[in-house]
Amino acid sequence: MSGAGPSLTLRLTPEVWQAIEQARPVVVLETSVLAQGLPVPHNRSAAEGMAGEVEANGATPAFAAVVDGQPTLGLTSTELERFLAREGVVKMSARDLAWVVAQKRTGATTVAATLALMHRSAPRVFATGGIGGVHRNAPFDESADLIELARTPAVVVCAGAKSILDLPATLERLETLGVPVIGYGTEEFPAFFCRSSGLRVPASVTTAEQVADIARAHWALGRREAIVVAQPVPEADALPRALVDDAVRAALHGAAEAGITGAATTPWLLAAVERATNGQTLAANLSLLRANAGLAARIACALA
Ligand code: PSU
Ligand code: MN
Repeated sequence: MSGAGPSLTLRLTPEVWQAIEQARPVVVLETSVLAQGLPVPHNRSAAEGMAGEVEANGATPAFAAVVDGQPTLGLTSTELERFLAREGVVKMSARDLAWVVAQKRTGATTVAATLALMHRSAPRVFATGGIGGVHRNAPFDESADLIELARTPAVVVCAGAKSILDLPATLERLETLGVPVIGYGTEEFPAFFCRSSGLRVPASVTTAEQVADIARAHWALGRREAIVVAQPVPEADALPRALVDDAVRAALHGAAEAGITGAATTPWLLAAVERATNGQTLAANLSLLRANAGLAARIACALA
């Protein structure tokens, strides 16, 4: 294509570079949950908790981001501080990568943008809290997470889709897009803050090796989609469904009244649900992020 320069490569931190060189397991982590999803100072516990769980389970953590226009896998501690302080950090979906890079801005990756960066690097395992999906009530708001899941060969470990979403519609879209959904230790699609949704998943496993077997079979079949591994929030931090349902209903009402739209919707709703539950969703969110990071590391080890 005329005018196109050489393709952009990711900058890797020395730790991540060495792990990839030596074919050791790496787990990619998103940064939007730190810079937009969780409040200060809890975003620091999330960052430390996730990275710590990855290491404790034998893998190297690699935060995905764009730093001053440079797409990166792995952040130095100074860089991580900028994401925790949140100032001037753009929330990037896949489509935002280009302008953030070209304008030398700093951006945090959603699931969609993290997957887009994973296209350009070797690691195949990614841990997050909850994937985006089809929003409730909105005339049309569907997270780009679904589209990138449909075209990125990666294992994505999550606690289901966020409770603020339309879960049946989200599962239907994942089916249409050919994305395998595997319950980890459950036969149901977990509902983020809650362990159960009443919605069944097609396949259920109990070990990281079983996930690795499915991933290898999927890619050996020439499939290009991600595999969603959905693990329920740890029992001790799970919230009752009625509490979350009421809080989500109130949050959706508030968002409509305040005229919240577009990329602001998800962070706004998550903050409103947190207020409505007196912070109980925060403890659940931190707990499931750590648990997902640990499981992702075990899967990365099984695949390595
Ligand atoms: N889970 C959280 N907090 C978050 C997100 C997920 O607990 O902030 C982010 C993820 O990065 C996810 C994004 O990819 O929200 C989805 O946003 P949207 O609906 O605008 O696509
Ligand atoms: Mn949206």
